[in-house]
Amino acid sequence: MTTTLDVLHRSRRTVRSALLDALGRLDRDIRPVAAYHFGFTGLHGGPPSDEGKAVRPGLAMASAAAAGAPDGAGLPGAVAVELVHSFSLVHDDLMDGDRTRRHRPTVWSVWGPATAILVGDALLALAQEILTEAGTPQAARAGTLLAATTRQLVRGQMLDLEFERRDDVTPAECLDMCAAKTGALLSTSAAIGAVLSDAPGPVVTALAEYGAQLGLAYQLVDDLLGIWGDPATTGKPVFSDLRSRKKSLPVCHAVNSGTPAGNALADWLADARDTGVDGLRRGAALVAAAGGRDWAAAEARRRVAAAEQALRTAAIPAAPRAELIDIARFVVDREH
Ligand code: GRG
Repeated sequence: MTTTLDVLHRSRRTVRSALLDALGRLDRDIRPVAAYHFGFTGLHGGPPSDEGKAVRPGLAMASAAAAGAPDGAGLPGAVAVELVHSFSLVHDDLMDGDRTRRHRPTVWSVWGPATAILVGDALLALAQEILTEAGTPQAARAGTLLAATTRQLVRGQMLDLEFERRDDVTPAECLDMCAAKTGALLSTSAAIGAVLSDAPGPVVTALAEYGAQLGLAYQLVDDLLGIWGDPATTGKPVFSDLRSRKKSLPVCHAVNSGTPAGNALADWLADARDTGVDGLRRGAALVAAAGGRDWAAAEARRRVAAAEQALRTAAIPAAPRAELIDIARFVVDREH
């Protein structure tokens, strides 16, 4: 299922053809797998399907507009951030053993782990190629920013995997992991159009902070959907994050709440055998009873307010500012 938010639809149309051109550079054996991951084709060249929400390219395009630049200025950034996002999804699905994404079989589950690793690597390399080939100082700055962001993604992923094995993860550690895993790329997406447009420092800083706050809101909502989302809409199995004992933000908050339900949740999480639907329902009820669900929903709204506040700290024209605010509100209201 795809979004109906106007600004994302418009940028998706522009970015889609640039992405297709970019994928055209991939080698013969890699290209069809990448096109499948993007939803541009179905399995074995079948019809296209869900292409994802395209939030990151939408942010990159709005970022160039926020710097007063034309669409073309943000386009390489928009393509590059979606390529990096896709690299992370292809590799993440392999690491987590997830067989479904966007209601379709994942790359590794169709073509195997080696192909998933290579396709992800090719997408990451392509992102740098597209971003830096203009050869301008702005393109070089954007390339460095995206490379540093990728390192943050990797750091966040390492922590996420480590936390699955630990039972003493603090809320601060969990927030740091989410800032790296999700916040870093959203922050860069929101800033990269402005960087490519040679915008003044305060505008880039305001956009990066907007994106970082939005990223935390994004992850908070993602974590809520990972427990209480409708599988028919999210494309993930019911209670998927509880099944894997993920230390998501609502879970981490609940376990550290000092409430009887929080303590019972800690015991429940330690009991790896309880993965039937009734057990998972009990785990979800404990997260809610310990305040994790309400806290995460309220914290997502606070982060969106902080994102909007960041936009007020720099001179950003009214129209792109309104689009960025629309994207932020879409993030907290989304159902997938
Ligand atoms: C470096 C391998 C590696 C991973 C980095 C980004 C990441 C960590 C893993 C991807 C899985 C995940 C749940 C990440 C959190 C960020 C997030 C909410 C991703 C899903 O993004 P959406 O909802 O996806 O924008 P669509 O399908 O709309 O593109």
